[in-house]
Amino acid sequence: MNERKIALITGITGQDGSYLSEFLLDQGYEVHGIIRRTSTFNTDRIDHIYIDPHSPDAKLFLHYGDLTDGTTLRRILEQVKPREIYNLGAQSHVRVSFDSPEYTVDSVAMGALRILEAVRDYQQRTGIEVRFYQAGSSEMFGKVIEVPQTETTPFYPRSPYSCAKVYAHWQTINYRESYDLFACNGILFNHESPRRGETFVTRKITRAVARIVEGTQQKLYLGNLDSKRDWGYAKDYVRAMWMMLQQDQPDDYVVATGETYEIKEFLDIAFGHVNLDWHNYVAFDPRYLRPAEVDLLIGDPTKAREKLGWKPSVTFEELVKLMVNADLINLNLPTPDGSKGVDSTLNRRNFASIVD
Ligand code: NAP
Ligand code: F7E
Repeated sequence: MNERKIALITGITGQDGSYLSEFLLDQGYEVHGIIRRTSTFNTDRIDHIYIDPHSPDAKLFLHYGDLTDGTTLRRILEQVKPREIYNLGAQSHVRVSFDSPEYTVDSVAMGALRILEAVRDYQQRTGIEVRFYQAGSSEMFGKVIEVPQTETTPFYPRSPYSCAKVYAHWQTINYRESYDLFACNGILFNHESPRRGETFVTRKITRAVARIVEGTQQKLYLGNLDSKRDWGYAKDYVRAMWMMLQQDQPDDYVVATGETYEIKEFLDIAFGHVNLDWHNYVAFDPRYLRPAEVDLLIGDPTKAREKLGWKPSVTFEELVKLMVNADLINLNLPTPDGSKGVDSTLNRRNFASIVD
């Protein structure tokens, strides 16, 4: 496979989509991404790798579409003729999924089904193999039945988002078994970075730390501080996605660090990095509580390590500090350890007609 290395990514404008695009371009792929039409620019995370598509050097191409629009997904598939599809698009915020359950399920569950159907027809008609990656989540384990969680731990989803991810997970397996698709589920535990969406708890904290240092924010309002998460670095996790699609056989993999920390421990390191005590700044706001919470997640990445040769490269403490540093740099503030930062590519808009 891969004589023509062409990949199609849904959710290319998201945290993972941006890192995966960089990774695939480095591997020599032609990368195509589906972006949503929005009234303001939504391409900040990929502006730095985009060049004018009229250039002979262009390797990254964008197409308007939406996971709720099956006709367009099919049209893009026919036009791009990818060998690999990474389905990363989603309404990915767990708390928001309680407010907008129908839309969340449409984009997450039905979106995956729409692509699988399109791939099934395309592959049957052309005989060309299209490898498919489904962005599954540790949220599927929800109210955990087993510690740590592995590929065989039963799911117990606790939100509209995670119920939809369980549906997409099983449809991916169903299409693999029914139609012989090379379809893989990654069961990825939380992964973060300086490109993490601003309303997820880690980035909300690191942005607040930088703004408190700057003097433009006084308080940080959070919800439940007792939950525990297995947090890794997003750049490591997109590598695992690609590795799954390079195997001889399709399979499902847990991708995690194998360590778990409380949000309070994230706060300790983030505020401690700039010599502040978070107890003086953090306040409780019940609006950030969820109707049902996931208390503890910790993954067992043994299978990914042994079969894919994957392992994380960044420790929890390094992750927290690199995120705080990047948010300080975004505000033109010095970093406590003199670091110049990583992934501080945001806000460098490339005006080479990224959208038309
Ligand atoms: P993210 O930053 O929220 O990005 C989501 C992407 O999906 C964005 O590009 C977004 O476009 C796009 N999108 C949203 N609704 C869409 C729709 N209806 N049609 C097409 N595209 C749509 O998420 P992420 O952190 O990169 O995560 C990538 C995937 O992995 C998601 O499926 C997420 O659920 C899953 N996941 C994430 C984690 C994690 O810890 N990050 C862990 C496990 C699984 P806009 O930019 O226009 O909003
Ligand atoms: O919440 C608590 C919150 O929104 C983590 C998504 O990428 O990872 C992510 O889902 C914890 C929860 O991530 C606030 O109650 C407290 O216990 O950062 P989060 P998440 O829900 O774990 C999984 C693997 C995905 O698949 C998802 O797509 O932090 N928390 N106070 C808060 N959370 C938020 N967002 N905001 C708060 O103020």
